[in-house]
Amino acid sequence: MSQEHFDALIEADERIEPDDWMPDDYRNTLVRQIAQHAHSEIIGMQPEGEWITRAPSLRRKAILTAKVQDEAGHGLYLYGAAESLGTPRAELLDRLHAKTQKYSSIFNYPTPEWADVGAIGWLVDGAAIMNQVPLCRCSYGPYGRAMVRICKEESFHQRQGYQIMLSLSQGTPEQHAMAQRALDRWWWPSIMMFGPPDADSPNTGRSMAWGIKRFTNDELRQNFVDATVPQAELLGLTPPDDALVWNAERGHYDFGEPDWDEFARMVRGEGEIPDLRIGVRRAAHDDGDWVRAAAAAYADKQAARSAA
Ligand code: BYC
Repeated sequence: MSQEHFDALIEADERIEPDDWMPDDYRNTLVRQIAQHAHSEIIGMQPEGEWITRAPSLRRKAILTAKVQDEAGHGLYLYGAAESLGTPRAELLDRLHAKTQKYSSIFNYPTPEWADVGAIGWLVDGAAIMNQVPLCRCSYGPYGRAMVRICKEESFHQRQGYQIMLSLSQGTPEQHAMAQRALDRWWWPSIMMFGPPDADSPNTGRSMAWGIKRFTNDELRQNFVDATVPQAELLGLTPPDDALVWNAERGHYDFGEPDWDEFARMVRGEGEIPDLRIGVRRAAHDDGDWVRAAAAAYADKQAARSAA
């Protein structure tokens, strides 16, 4: 196994597997992206999790509980994919807790109203699907395969979010107004979730050449806007962007410029919400100490029994 073999696999659009030789930069980029992705799934449980006890019916509570549990599962598959590159999950969690690794900017926004749960499912899971379907073809086998199941579940999440938005937008005038407020809050953060503009994205070029990313940040952002605007129209809701208009010549929607300074602040984790998110995560981790210790003691006992 050598650089030559690795290059040939990438050239032939074949998969790299954990035991294959790979350049350090390829490995490091994957650990960085997969860890950030895993952390996003785990931290992303919080904004919606806050609504489980307050969801408006038993049915909504059950659906939301299942959705939030799915996100935990996604985190586990992804930590597993990162571990296959030689970085243990415990180490990645330490880096998350120490704020030396990132999670998605999107989870640094609050969820003050029930409609925010609908908007997250519709827009945030919708953006995630747009980004993650191409990742199913990622050149690194374990990441691509994890994405297949994740995308199936995300598509259920997106539909449940859209269904909440549909009931609210067709409900009373107050409910319709609440749905519009949630769209106003989540539209721009979702657009920014795709990452910086291509011109300011240091990793895209190399990740595309390696077959990790299949589309650039701006291409995915455009696809998301094109797919989502007609969905907003069906809801009778208006995205908060005066520059949003169909451009027949391009065959795409034109849209305004996001607030990239706000994006940078969210990525840096400035403000109260990032502290809250990491505080809740650390407390959950500490509370789970005894479970990890008990599981390890049980595994040791079983191993000793089978050795005897
Ligand atoms: N937030 O060169 P770039 C979910 C960073 S969760 C924070 O374009 P890259 C869900 C970027 O890391 C699914 N940081 O980077 C869960 C880099 O900094 P570092 C979340 C961001 O990697 C619960 C720098 O900016 N999805 O669906 O080529 C409930 C330069 O960027 C962000 C994923 O994680 C951001 N938004 O491209 C509901 C998808 N954007 O690392 C839903 C997997 C950029 O060099 N990740 N940065 O210090 C990816 O596809 C890529 O990593 C990105 C960025 C497109 C996000």
